[in-house]
Amino acid sequence: MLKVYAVPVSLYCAKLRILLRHKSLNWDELLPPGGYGSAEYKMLVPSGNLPALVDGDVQLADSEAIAEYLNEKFPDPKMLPSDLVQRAKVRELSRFHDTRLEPAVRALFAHIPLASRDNARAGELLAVVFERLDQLSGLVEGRGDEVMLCDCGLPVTFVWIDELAGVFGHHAKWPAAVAAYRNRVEGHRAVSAELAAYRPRLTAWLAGRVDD
Ligand SMILES: N[C@@H](CCC(=O)N[C@@H](CS)C(=O)NCC(=O)O)C(=O)O
Repeated sequence: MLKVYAVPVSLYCAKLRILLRHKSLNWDELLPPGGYGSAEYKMLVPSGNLPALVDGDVQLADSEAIAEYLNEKFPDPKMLPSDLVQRAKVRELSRFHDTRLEPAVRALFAHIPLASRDNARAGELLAVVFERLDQLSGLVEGRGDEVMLCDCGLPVTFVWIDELAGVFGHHAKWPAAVAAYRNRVEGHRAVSAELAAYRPRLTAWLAGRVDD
């Protein structure tokens, strides 16, 4: 059985669960012993981050490395196109999520607790997130209807954007192409099932963090 180190509210762990669900794989989900970043966990996963996968003798961290590995090991349903250019486009979108959109969202985390919040700065950081969504418009136009590797992280980050915009008293600005893409991707069983479990967990976690 695949073993996954994860915490319930982690964005990248939810990203991995969408892939696991889409491929109808079974997995055991464990909290990192000692917490992520702990010396105890680093004995098992040197980078200390989440999610991490253990498959027999194979141990891997980084959601995208894990996704590529599982997609090769369990090729049905395939989550990378056969066409060279389309495959590159799926990877481009995954990289955009992991290196451009999600880090812009993460920059807001420090402003969640009221005690450390700077509303003006949070507004500026939200504007960067909305700029990233505008950039995303050009990347998701023409995306097909099948769930590919790039379609696992984005729907989770969209939930974060809605929730965080609410925390800071704003409404997220969804460009039409991104809203249409989001609607399509949320129509898939693996995505909707994960988000149904994930969204209330995130809402509760954020409510607890505001007063930290
Ligand atoms: N690019 C990484 C990002 C993973 C990541 O940032 N994970 C967070 C939890 S959502 C984490 O482990 N943070 C603690 C750390 O990086 O030490 C991936 O795709 O797995």
